Amino acid sequence: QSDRLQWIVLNPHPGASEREGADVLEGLSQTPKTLPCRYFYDDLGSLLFEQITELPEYYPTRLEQQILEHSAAAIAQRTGPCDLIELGSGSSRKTRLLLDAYCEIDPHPTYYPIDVSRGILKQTAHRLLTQYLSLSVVGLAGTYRQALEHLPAPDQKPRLLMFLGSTLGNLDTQRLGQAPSEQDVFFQQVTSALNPGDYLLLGVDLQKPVTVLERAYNDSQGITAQFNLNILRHLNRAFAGTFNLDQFTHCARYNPLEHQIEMYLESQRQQDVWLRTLDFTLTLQPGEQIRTEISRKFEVEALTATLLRHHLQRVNLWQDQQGWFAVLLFRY
Ligand code: AVJ
Repeated sequence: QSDRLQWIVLNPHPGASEREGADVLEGLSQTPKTLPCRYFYDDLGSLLFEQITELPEYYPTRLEQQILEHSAAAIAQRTGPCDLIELGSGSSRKTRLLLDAYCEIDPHPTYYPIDVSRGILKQTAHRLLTQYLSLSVVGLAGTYRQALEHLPAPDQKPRLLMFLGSTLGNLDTQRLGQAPSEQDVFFQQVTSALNPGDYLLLGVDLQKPVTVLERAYNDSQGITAQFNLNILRHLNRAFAGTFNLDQFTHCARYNPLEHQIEMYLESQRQQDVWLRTLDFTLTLQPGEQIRTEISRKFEVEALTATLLRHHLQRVNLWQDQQGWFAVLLFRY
């Protein structure tokens, strides 16, 4: 196995977590206060997210899986053999459908999973190697930005960059003055990492009735609430923080003007929280909400136009029957 496995750790230097904390401080000094949603995904957070994907109310993972069951072979046929790169690979469960399809058309495919959670990355890589005997795996531990800046040099094959699960929806499209939006910065990073002829495969959640959306983020077993609260546990560990999880409650609601689910943690009382290694004290009022995530719900033609502005041309589109979720293939 070991000759088929390679690791690239993109964040090895000591002190890195201090610099990383800059985004936490920036978010907490905004009004309303926000936190970067990648802090959900420590090892426990990745596990809780896996549980979310199994919830009856959380439809996106199942629909994307269904769509990929129907489309994976067509995607592989369309692109031919590719280097398979995945942003936010997690358990790579849906990716297996694509790996199956690419193993059919390519005797030696290579899969590059990228994740901030090193635990799940390792576990996933080892599992894949035992199940796919012709596959090589190069795991990249780090953020999307770090990974996109350090993609391995292209070989003869084009790349297929996979960004599934509607994680695109976590990126803000709001601009602050002249500054480009998070989503624009992301697409700029993507296109500067790609070469002409490379592909982007995007899975996105679409607009639908509010009741369906709100149920998906307020599940009856309270797993989403645990997932949301776990961001505080992660911050406590990363920055020697004093968040008391019992003093916060989970809220998720749809913002129809922005077409997005917004998740918050609501402070149950007036409290001070100390993040020691960031040398920062956070003061919260009773009922004050910290926004921990946005999850935008897309409209296919508007999204296609956005990507075209970044020189990504839509090659193909697959949807479920209700039009609740879409998988789109773009060529750069
Ligand atoms: C993995 C970011 C797409 O926004 O639906 C699930 C994360 N948050 N339940 C989403 C999430 C709450 C999920 N993404």
